[in-house]
Amino acid sequence: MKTNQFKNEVLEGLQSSPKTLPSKYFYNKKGDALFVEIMNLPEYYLTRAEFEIFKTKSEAIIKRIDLDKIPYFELIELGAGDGKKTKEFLKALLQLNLEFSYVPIDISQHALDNLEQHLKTEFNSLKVKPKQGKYFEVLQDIKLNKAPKVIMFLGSNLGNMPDEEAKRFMKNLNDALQENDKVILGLDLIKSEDIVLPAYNDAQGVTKAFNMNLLSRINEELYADFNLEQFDHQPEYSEETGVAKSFLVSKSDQNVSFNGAGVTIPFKKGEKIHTEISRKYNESILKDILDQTQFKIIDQFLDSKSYFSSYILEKH
Ligand code: AVJ
Repeated sequence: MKTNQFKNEVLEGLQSSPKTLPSKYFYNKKGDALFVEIMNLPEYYLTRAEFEIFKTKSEAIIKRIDLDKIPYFELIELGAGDGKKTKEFLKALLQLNLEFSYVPIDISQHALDNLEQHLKTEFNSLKVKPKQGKYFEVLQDIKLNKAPKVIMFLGSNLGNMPDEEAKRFMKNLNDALQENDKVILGLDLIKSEDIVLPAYNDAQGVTKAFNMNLLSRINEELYADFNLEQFDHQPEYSEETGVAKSFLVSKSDQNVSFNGAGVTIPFKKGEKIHTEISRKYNESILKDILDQTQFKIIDQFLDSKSYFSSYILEKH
């Protein structure tokens, strides 16, 4: 990531009203490690629910999209992740002796190298073809071969985008695919506040540390002087809209300066920085997001508590 772009986006966000910071900057080395901790928290149901779907329903998903009836396909995953959920799906595909290549796409070469090594030792017959780069840059290349494609976009990562951005994202994905191609889209579902809020406000304070790490990163990389003691983590969720948001709240009137006071950002006591959106979905919200695409929802697979859905989309 270029420092200049980081700096411009941070200053632009902090000079807006209300203040915002882009959530993509959570994921430095420390942030990646904290997110792994989050996925193991008792309150963070998302990862377990989605894992359960792949653990128990991979074969049903494969048969539902007729993967056992085509001679060859590419399974393309947006984001390499730790591969735990995907491994369950890969295992089921290999057990059925299907011919396919697994193509994880990620911005981080490091994440791809790790994943490839893991998968090669676990499944020696698996064809892994990692591609490094931004999703849509890589999809431009992939578009050139006409093999049938299945895209996996898991973890409710779409939920980090405001709806207008999610619409553009799904439109770009639509344009990179051919008729009959499929998408397995993992989305967290709208449910009551007593389940959603703790997932973003865990008892051990890992999510707080994850949110605050953004300020540490800004201090380290942009020479700012955020006093971490003077900010608090605050999640919000509305079951009506299905939108969860995370904020950092200033505990006092204070100034934060960058580059030894080259720029100063004033904060009022109680003033909030919006750092993240984690949207929850239902079918009508998803349909609206797919409105400008040729994707049809052909099925969905749920965990036993119906917390999470693996939506199956087909391009018509
Ligand atoms: C990886 C974007 C799905 O929004 O639930 C977890 C990130 N943020 N706890 C989410 C996250 C705070 C996560 N996603």
